[in-house]
Amino acid sequence: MTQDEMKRNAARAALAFIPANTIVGVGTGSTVNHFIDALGEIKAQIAGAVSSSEQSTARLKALGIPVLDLNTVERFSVYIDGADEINPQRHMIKGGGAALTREKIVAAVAETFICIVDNSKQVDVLGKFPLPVEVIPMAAAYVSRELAKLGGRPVVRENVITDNGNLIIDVHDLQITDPLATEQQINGIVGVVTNGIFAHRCADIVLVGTAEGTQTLK
Ligand code: ABF
Repeated sequence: MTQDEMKRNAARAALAFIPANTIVGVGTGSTVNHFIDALGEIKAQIAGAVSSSEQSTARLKALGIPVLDLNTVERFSVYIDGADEINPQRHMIKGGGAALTREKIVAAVAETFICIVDNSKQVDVLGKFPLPVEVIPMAAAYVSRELAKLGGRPVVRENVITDNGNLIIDVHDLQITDPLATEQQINGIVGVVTNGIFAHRCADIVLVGTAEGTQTLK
């Protein structure tokens, strides 16, 4: 089975966690694209979606799924999103698709975060995947110097502007042994909008696509 088939199986397994007539939070990425396609098949049974990126919004709308403004939604039941890395504590690195800030906002409003991944995303310690950090453009050099003090190698992602008009710095060579502390520490640097560690708001349920089938981890 290919990685993409494993992603698709994990994405389709998420349908079982969607209550009838609910608003569904939708993340970003190739795994989520499979989920959006599956959601299109049951669109008559949901009340609409809130989206974490312009890319997912366009895909949802193309399938005829109404996309609601998050400011009009007080709470919703499930948020479905992928990850770049996930550890056994269900802490994640996200943001490879540059949508981390909106993803973190939508996740904060959801009751349950369901992470859909193939098994290549599972790690013991986060940090092999370069950590994305969204920054206000005028702060990029300052934030890079501060990130280097943490032991990482910051590289501004070329030709990328986020949906919020900001830059992404990818921090290479960080061993994130205390994700809760590192998430807070990096968010404390002036000029950082948010960073891609999702530890304070980790996944509640993980659906992992493997060659032997999709595993559910809680
Ligand atoms: C989003 O998509 C991101 O937070 C993460 O960077 C990425 C995962 O991508 P894919 O599903 O394409 O592997 O969820």
